[in-house]
Amino acid sequence: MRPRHIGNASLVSSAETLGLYIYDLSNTSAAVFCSCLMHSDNTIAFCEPDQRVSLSAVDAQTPPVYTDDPLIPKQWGLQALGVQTPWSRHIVGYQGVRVCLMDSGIDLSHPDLQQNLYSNPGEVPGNGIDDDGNGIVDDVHGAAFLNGQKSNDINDQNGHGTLVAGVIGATTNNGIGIAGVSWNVSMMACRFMDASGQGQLSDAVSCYDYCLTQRAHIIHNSWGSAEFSQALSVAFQALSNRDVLVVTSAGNDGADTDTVYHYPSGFSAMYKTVLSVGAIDQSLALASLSNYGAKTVQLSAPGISIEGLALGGQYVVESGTSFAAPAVTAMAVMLYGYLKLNHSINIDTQNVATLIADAILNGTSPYPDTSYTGKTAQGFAYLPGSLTSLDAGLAAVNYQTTAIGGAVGVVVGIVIGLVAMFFIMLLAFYLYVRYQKSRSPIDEQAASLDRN
Ligand SMILES: [Ca+2]
Ligand SMILES: [Ca+2]
Repeated sequence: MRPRHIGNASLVSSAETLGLYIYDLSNTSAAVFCSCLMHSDNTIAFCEPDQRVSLSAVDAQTPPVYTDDPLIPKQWGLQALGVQTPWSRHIVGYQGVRVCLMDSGIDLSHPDLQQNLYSNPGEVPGNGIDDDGNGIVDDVHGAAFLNGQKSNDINDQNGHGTLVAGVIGATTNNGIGIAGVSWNVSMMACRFMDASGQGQLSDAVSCYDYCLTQRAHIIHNSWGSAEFSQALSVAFQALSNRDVLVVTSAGNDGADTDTVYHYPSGFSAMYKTVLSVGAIDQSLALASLSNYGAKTVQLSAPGISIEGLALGGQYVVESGTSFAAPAVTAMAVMLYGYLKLNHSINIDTQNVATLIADAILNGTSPYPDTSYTGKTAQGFAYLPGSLTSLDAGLAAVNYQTTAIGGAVGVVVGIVIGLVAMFFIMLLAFYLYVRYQKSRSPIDEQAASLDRN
C-alpha cells in the first residue's frame, strides 16, 4: 500500500496485482513528482507520466483509407464489397490466378496496371517467333481476334477493357490512382472488341478457345448480345466441363432477362459456374439501368460512378454493369488465392469453380430496400460473407484427399474438352464464313459492350 498523499499529489487508484499506483498530478508537475519520489523511496522501480491512447478502429465519420492510392476515398464500391477485413487479413489475391479478359484489350502502358499483367510462360517476348506454337507470334500478355484475324495486338483502342481491368486489379499501394479489388492477379487480354466497342461472336468464340488454351481460371465478360447463338452455347458447355469460372455482366437495358434474351449472361441460368452480375448504386439499390431476373442475374455489385483507369494513363468515372462484374471477378480471384495460400489446394488441378461460385452467391448481402429482393437470385456481392461460405464449403468437401479422383476428373475433362473444342472450331469457322459472305449489319451477330 502506498501513501494517499505525496507532496501535492494524491492517490487516485491502484492496480495491486500489478504493483502499480496512480496519482493525480494536477497540482504539481510529473517531472518534479517523479524526481522527488525516486530519490526518497528506493522501492519505486519507475515513475512515468500518463498518456492518451486511442482505438485502432477507423473513425466512422471519415472515409476509410486502406492504402496509399490517392483516389481510394472515391472508390465507394470497396466499402460495399467489405474488402477492409479481408485486406487486413492479407487476403489480397494471388498472382497464380489467371483471368482472361474478353474485351477491347488493355492499355499496356498504363502505370497503374503494370504489376498484374499475365506473362505467357511459353513465349519469349519480342523474338518474332510463335514459341508456344498456338498460332500467334509473341502473345505475351494475351491475343486479339478481330474479324477472323488473329494477332498479339491487344492494345486497347476503346478504353473499356482498361477500365474493367483496373477494377479487377489496378496496382494497389503504389501511391498513384486507384486500388484494385484484388491486389494480386494475372490478367491476360483477349481483344475481340474494336475501337467502337463492337465485335463479332465468331471472334468471341475464338477468345474462349484461347482463354482455355492459356488455362485461365476465370473468364471475364463485360459485354453482351441480344441474340442466342448455338456457337456460344457450345463454348459455354465446354467451359463448364473444364471447370472454368465465367463472370458476365447482366447488361444495361433495365430489362428482365428471364424473358428478354441477353447473352452470355443468360447462360448463368444453365451453369453453376457462370455468374451474371447486375449493378447497384451507392444506396445499395439495384440501379435502374441494370438488367435483372431471378434466373439470369445471380447477384449485383457496385456499378454506378465507378472510379477507373482510362487510356493514356488517365482516370475516369463511369457506370454500367460492365464495371460491376469485374468486382465479382476480383472476389473470385481472392477466393482462388485463399484456397491456394490458406488451404494449400492446388487450384490448377482441383475442380473448384463451383465451390467458389457457390461461396460468392451464399455470401451475398440482402438489399436494404426489400423491394429489390428477388430481382436477382441473391443480393449484392460481399467478400467477408463469401469467405465464410467458402470455409463452410471446404468443410463439406475434402479437397486434400482426392488425388486419384482428381486425376480421373482431369482426364475426363480433357476428353470432353477436346470434343467440345472440335465443335467450337467448326462453328467458329461457320460464323466466320457467314461473316465474310454477309455484309449486312442486320445479318451479322454483333455484340456490344455493357457500358452505359
Ligand atoms: Ca504463341
Ligand atoms: Ca494504384
